[in-house]
Amino acid sequence: MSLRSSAGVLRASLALAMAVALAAHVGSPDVFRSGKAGPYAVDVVVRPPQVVPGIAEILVRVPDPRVTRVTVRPVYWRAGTRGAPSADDAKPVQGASGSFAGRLWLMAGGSYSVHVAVFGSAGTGTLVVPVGAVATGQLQLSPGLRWLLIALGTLLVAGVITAVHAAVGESQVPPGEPISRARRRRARVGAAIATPIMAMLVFGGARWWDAEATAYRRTLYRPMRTEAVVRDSAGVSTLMLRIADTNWREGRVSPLMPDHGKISHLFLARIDSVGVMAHLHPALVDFATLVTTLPPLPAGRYRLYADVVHETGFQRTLVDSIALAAPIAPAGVSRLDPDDAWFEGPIAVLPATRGVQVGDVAISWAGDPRPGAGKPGALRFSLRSVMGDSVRVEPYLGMAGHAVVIRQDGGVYIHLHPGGTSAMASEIAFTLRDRGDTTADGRLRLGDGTMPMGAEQVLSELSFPYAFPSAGRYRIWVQLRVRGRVRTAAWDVDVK
Ligand SMILES: [Cu+2]
Repeated sequence: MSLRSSAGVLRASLALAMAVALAAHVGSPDVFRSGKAGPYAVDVVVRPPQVVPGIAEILVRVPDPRVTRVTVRPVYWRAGTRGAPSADDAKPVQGASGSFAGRLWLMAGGSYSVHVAVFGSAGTGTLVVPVGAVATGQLQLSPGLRWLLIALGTLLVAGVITAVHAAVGESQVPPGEPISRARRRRARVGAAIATPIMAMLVFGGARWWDAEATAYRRTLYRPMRTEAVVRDSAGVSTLMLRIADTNWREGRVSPLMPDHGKISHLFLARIDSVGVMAHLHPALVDFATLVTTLPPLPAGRYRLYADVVHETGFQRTLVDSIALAAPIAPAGVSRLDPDDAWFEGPIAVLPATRGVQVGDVAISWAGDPRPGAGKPGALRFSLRSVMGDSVRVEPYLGMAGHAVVIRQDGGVYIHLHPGGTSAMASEIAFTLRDRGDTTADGRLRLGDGTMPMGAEQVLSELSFPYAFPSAGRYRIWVQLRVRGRVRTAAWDVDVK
């Protein structure tokens, strides 16, 4: 065991803190998925491990009384179902009917899908839940264990030297006889030789341990290095997000595939308390550069989050920030993607203000206005038309609604849909993969017709399964399309 210097420990814990703050889907590693497994409505929460290999916890809620058994099975992207371990039973949770808990060994870093199979009198169904296994942390020794190991190690080293001393010294002399001077000297020489050998072993062990720890830290998930530049020409502002990371540039990540017809879903949110947000869809102009025209946004500093999906089903968020000079000319509007939307307006502050009027649609915060961190549940919003009845919601990017959650310090960012945290493209990739549809190199291309674009629904509520990962002040943006227009509402909430 290495006796780490305090600087080393500090460095390691800094690396840990950073990694946790910047993990995939920034700072919010749990996976939420609500959907159907055959005839059964299922809510799944997966808590990926902080270290890989490691154990993910999975909680499955199926309130249907016809359900008799639930199994869970992790499928690694590269291995497919044929190379996956067999399914394990999720155990019924005592005192919570309809809840089943299980554990999943995730052996390698990368893209997984968890197959949740539900059995019951109405038949059998499976829900595929994409999970990205990334090492986000390094487990630290507790101080008690550290000192115990140091004490045991010292005892062991001292014991070995004493044993050598005895072996060449008094143990060679029959009991009762005096120990000669020469033998005493030989014992001392033996111990003197054993001491540097032990020191070298301890030193070598420490070097080996540090090398292993360094190798592991290299596998820790970090966001890709990016460079964001804004250019103005002829009254049109263009944002270029270049992925400068060596891993990306040298082709060590799999290519991107579109999610709902867009290669990236990019969010800009003003950093100060002003309510400005844009949801844009840049184009990939070369393998590492995303480009989009900017809508007329006010000057200021913005956080930038760009969601992308790899062909392996791995979801990634690129993180950056940009400063916009005052104010961007509206000339670029005609060049925007028809699905681009931006918002500038008041933010409702909870718990005082729940309801927001967006044109002819009233959207209200329907969940706990004083939510707590860590409790799996849902962000719920009620919808009312001017007549006081339900609202005809058109699909926006294939979904009934989108929610974006950002903690004020930028350390948490997540993009949610009524189905949960996973990108549709990611799930479809896994389903196709299991049909044997991918080519030998694991590459997959989703055609335009592959993705369901959703249908109009009459809704009185929108619900997004989620749990806030930590306490703090959050801003929650909700978007839905009604009568051809994207409606945006926003709330600020303190999470305890
Ligand atoms: Cu969305």
